[in-house]
Amino acid sequence: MQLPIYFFGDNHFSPVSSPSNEKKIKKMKEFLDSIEYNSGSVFIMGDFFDYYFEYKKNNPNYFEEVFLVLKQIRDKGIEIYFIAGNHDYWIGSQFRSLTNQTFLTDQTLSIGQKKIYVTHGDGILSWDRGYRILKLILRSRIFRFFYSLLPKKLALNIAKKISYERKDSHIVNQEKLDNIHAELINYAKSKWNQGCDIVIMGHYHHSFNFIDNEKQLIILDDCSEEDFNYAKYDGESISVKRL
Ligand SMILES: [Mn+2]
Repeated sequence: MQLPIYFFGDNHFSPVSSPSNEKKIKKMKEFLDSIEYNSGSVFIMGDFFDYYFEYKKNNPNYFEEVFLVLKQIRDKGIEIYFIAGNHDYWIGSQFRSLTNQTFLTDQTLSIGQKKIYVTHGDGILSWDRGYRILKLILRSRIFRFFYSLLPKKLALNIAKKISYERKDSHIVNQEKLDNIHAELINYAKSKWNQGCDIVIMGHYHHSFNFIDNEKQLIILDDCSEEDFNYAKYDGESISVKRL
């Protein structure tokens, strides 16, 4: 993996084209233009797509424009890594071929001076027990097989509904936010104790940066139409930035 590594995610690109989606793509291009003269790597932290299901045959062309952007930056020598989020773990060989490497599980990167634990961030909270079971079902081969038999239009409509409902769960009050942070700090501590220096995740759609001695927990915000939140790791330290 080439340094520097740029981490970002939660773009939630939609399979249905809209002015808002176009703006998001434009914002990502702007970001990629700003780094294209450096070599390095882009690490997409999941929920890059709001909904992605890759069929073995006749895969719909929902994300042609985004794919093209990825191809272009890879042609410029930037490496692309991807870790699946809860909205886009049904990736297949077509998407994989656009990346240097695609991961379905959490990763530990040992590059430069720090050890970085990368996770999308879903399914960590103690009260997410029901979701963790759902996650196992949704990710199973058997579910994936039966889902692939649904008419594509129906599949897309189901996904839209689920995705819409899950977004509501990101609206939280301060008390809940404090609870979430306390749990995620504990989670990060368990990784620090295993020798990691930095724990980085997305998923929670807000930015949080916690430093404890030499150890760090970074929660990245989403990448919206106006705001592109990312972290840059140069092999020595990691910094959180916005475009
Ligand atoms: Mn997510």
